[in-house]
Amino acid sequence: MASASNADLLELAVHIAQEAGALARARREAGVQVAASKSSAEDIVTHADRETEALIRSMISDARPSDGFSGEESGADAGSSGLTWVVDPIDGTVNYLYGIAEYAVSIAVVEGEPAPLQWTALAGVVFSPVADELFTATLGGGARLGSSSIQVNRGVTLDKALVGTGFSYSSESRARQGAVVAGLISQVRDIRRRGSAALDLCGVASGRLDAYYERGLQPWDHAAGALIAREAGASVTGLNGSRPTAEFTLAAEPALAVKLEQTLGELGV
Ligand code: LIP
Repeated sequence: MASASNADLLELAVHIAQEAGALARARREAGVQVAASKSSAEDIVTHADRETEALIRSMISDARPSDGFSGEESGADAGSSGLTWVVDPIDGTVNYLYGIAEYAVSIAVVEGEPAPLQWTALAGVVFSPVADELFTATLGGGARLGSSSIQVNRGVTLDKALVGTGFSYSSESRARQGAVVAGLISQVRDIRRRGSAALDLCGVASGRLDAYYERGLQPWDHAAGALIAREAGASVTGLNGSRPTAEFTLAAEPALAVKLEQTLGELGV
């Protein structure tokens, strides 16, 4: 298969994300049923999550049969091209179930080992079907919302920072995460809990949030959003400057990221 430029990969990812977003939205309007629960009773998957991922997977394999795939609902398949598509068909599934508009299709194309500690993200798209907002980025190509370039907020001090975060599907972890937020909330402007890591990372990239952090994210939750935030000028890391993993993910302009991580460390994040 001919090697594709990052722009070509992005163009295909955008087309697939928009098709998938339209399907997810149509299913939402028709009514959504829970298909099963996963890591806990709160961690649900709907029939639409599965159907949307199946559409994405078939469109990718039609267009690029030798690429690998790694999806939240249907698992992974190694390819032979060295590229892997990392997919969350509906990020913000609980919002989706409740009819809250904050959900998105997240698709990233990565090179190398399909694992966050090794991969290089080449192209990423986060599509919010209800808001009809398309966040995109390519490696070294900058980040966009629609056709407009986006940039992180700069020069924000911690006490004036609007900080996004999220909570685990495990009630024990949520109790710990709640305690950290209780200690943080008086030290920042305010906290936002949007319910979609992909949209939170795009919130940092577009200046709708000054910072975002969360423990417990899966690779498909942050694969595309992390590239978009980085290309908008954010540092997106795990603990102590490492790569973002399930252990911890933090995104903000570099100076604020250092200050926030330090404060979260003191709060026992
Ligand atoms: C969600 C994340 C969110 C987190 C939720 C959940 P899902 O992903 O995007 O940041 O707080 O607990 O993990 O399950 O909707 O794909």
